[in-house]
Amino acid sequence: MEVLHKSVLDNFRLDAEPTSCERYGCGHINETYLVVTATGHRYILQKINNHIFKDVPALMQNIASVTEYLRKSQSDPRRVLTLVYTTEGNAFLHHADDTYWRVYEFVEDSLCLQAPENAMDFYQSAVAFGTFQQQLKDFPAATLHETIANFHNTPDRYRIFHEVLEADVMGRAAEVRDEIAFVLAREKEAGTLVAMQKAGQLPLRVTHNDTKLNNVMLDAAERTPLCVIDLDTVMPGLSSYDFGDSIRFGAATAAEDEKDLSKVTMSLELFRTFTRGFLKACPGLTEQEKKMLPMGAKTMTLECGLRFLTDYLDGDHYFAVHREGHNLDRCRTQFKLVADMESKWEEMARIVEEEQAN
Ligand code: ADP
Ligand code: GN1
Ligand code: MG
Repeated sequence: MEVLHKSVLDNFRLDAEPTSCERYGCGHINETYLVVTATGHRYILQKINNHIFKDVPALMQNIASVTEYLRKSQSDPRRVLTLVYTTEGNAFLHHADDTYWRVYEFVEDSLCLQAPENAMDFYQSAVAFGTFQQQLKDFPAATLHETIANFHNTPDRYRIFHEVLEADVMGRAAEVRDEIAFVLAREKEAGTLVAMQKAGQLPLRVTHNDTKLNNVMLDAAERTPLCVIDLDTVMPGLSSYDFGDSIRFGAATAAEDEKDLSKVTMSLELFRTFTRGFLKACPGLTEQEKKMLPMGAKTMTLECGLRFLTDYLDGDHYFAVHREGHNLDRCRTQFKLVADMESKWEEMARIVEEEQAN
């Protein structure tokens, strides 16, 4: 175990001496480690990305208050993400080298999937995220900090894209003309949800905002939801963001960074499956919210592709990359998905109508 990790872990209330600490998981944002102690107890240690999350105390206050709130209606500890506090009673450690760390109980006997193995897994993730939103419907949203300003403000993402494109610091713009044209052609429509929210046509809710399948823990035996993890972006948002980001990631027929675009489509069957679970778990959605679910899927996918493209042009500072052109590969899968959704638009709308009637 690295000396740094040992010195960090010494500050947390673990059940015994840590014996190993290894990199873990497939997140793009935080550095995640699996820690095992002398008794075999497992924890998740995370170095919080404080370049992206500028106000770590505010972020951790959000997570502490949301998890405490959820725990009130839950007796099974595996059903809520559980923070392990420092010996001083804090939810995180600000280490001497100016890094920020937190520890969670490892959710045992669970599955965290990169892709659904069958439609039922995806249905259960819909139930997990729908339930999460439903459980937080009376949470005092005004007490939450905005951990990343304008996180799903798609027009603002375009504003940043234009700035980065103009600067073209890596000289990469010339090789991505097609991708640039793709986003520019959709700029106007991409502002639809934000405009509707501003006009009072869509309500602000407490949402997760990063509803990838690998942010849900399923019970390994039952394959039913245990809890939702990665609460860094829990903030007021739109229901269609949570719905849409799940479709973007989980209804895709290939990985987010697949190079062979012929493998990348949006499965209508999985779209229907997720819609069914989400509507069931989150029954309070307004008519207008339900109608805008397909737009949520398209907007979140386009926005995510735009963010990957922006990061590629900017020199890959935001998302963790593991190979040359990684962000560009990711951007291309997202745009392929958007194009596929456009070709399936009427069917997506029909599926939402049919599923709400059921
Ligand atoms: P990131 O923001 O980088 O995506 P996450 O909080 O999602 O970080 O963690 C990355 C991965 O670590 C998750 O996808 C999951 O596989 C694993 N993980 C995180 N927290 C836990 C936990 N409490 N129990 C088990 N696995 C976890
Ligand atoms: C990041 O943290 P992670 O890996 O679950 C990102 C999401 C993107 C996603 C794309 C805080 O999610 O917004 O949709 O990558 N999270 C943040 O895979 O930016
Ligand atoms: Mg994650």
